[in-house]
Amino acid sequence: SLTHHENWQRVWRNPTPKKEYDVIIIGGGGHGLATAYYLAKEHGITNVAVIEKGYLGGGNTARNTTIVRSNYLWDESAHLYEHAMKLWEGLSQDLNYNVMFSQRGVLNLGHTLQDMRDIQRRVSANRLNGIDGEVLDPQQIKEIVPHMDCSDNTRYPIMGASWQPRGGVARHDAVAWGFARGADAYGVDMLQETEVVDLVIEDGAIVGVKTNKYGVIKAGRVGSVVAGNSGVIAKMAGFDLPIESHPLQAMVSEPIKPILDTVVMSNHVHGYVSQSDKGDLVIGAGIDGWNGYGQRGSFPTIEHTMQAIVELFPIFSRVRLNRQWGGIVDTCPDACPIISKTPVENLFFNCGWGTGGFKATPGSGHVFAASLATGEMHPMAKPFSMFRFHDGALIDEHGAAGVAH
Ligand code: FAD
Ligand code: PYC
Repeated sequence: SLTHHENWQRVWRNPTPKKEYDVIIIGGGGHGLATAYYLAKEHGITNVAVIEKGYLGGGNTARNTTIVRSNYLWDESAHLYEHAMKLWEGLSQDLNYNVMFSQRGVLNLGHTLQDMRDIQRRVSANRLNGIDGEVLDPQQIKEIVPHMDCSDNTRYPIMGASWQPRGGVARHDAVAWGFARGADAYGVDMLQETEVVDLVIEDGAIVGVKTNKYGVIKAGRVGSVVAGNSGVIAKMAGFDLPIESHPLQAMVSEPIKPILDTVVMSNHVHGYVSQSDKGDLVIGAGIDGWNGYGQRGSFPTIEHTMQAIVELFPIFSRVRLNRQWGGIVDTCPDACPIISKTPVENLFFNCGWGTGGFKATPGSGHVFAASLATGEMHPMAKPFSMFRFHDGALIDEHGAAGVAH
């Protein structure tokens, strides 16, 4: 089917690396690419390389269920995710590339009294932070999602929901491609199929990275943005991170006619679903309980996920699943990211986004770029230092995480 589509123009170059860069970003996922883009655009730093062991955006960026929202509980995270939301709202225009950001609203369902208390608390906190949010009752939910079973005849009847109208979905690949294309236009080098296999550290400061393909490439500063592989890079640097890498899987159905024009998430029966523009139901649920680096998931998780979705939407019971896959999520003990300096001078880490970093992509790149450019953490990044696990200033967002873990 690709006959007659042979001479497509390259959207970014495939450059020969320089010997030295001002900044090297390890990891060409959405966050790494966004960081490179904002380094160039906002700070004029264009002598930058993004080193990616596979293909750009092929990690969790390509594997997630694309849910975007900013309804987090605590001020620190609410500000960060809302910063991202505001960037999402202008991103297609900024990149001149359609990332298909669709603000179709996100429902987080409550099925117990405690769920509803948590929802009420979170929505109130959101509104105090200027973030849109409402608490809906089952009748209001039914008006938004008529096909969902909002009756009392279920195992865990729906008692209400939080509703963030500005939440929604975006086209994940387009986000990676748009940032890559934008960064390339500023002269950033993207080195694909190139793995960082070691770090070059002298007198406590990083001075370069060792790659499997080009040997050592020198750098003034290095940002590690490798999601599930963060522990591996940290080990090269000689310190530990409190991160666990788990498989998280997602699946899509065969395409069906438009039936669901919003995003539904339930932590209690534990599943989430939206419908892509192509018509597939995009579905996910929990992490696999064990640690691992295999980009696939286990069968019990698929079964559990489908139970939850069919419980919410009995009408989907005979829709066939088309594909299933997994990513490796980097979960932190307080369900919040690490955006931080490290014990190694000029080495910065951006990781720990776990099950929920897609929504943060532009915001994460924006604040990380500012931190790499100046050498000082951006004010919004400061609370997310890795050293919070020493001083105890944790920001517990387990309640707002879309995936229980
Ligand atoms: P990645 O996209 O994983 O990029 C990291 C890159 O680093 C990879 O491309 C990898 O190849 C590269 N790399 C690793 N090691 C090296 C090395 N040594 N040298 C060179 N390159 C290296 N978040 C949401 O907000 N909403 C959702 O609906 C959502 N659903 C999800 C569903 C699933 C199934 C999964 C797996 C995740 C989901 N997430 C969701 C989380 C989200 O996908 C991630 O938090 C986010 O995409 C992380 O982006 P990233 O750029 O940091 O990581
Ligand atoms: O963080 O909103 C989220 C999410 C949804 C699915 C996976 N993560």
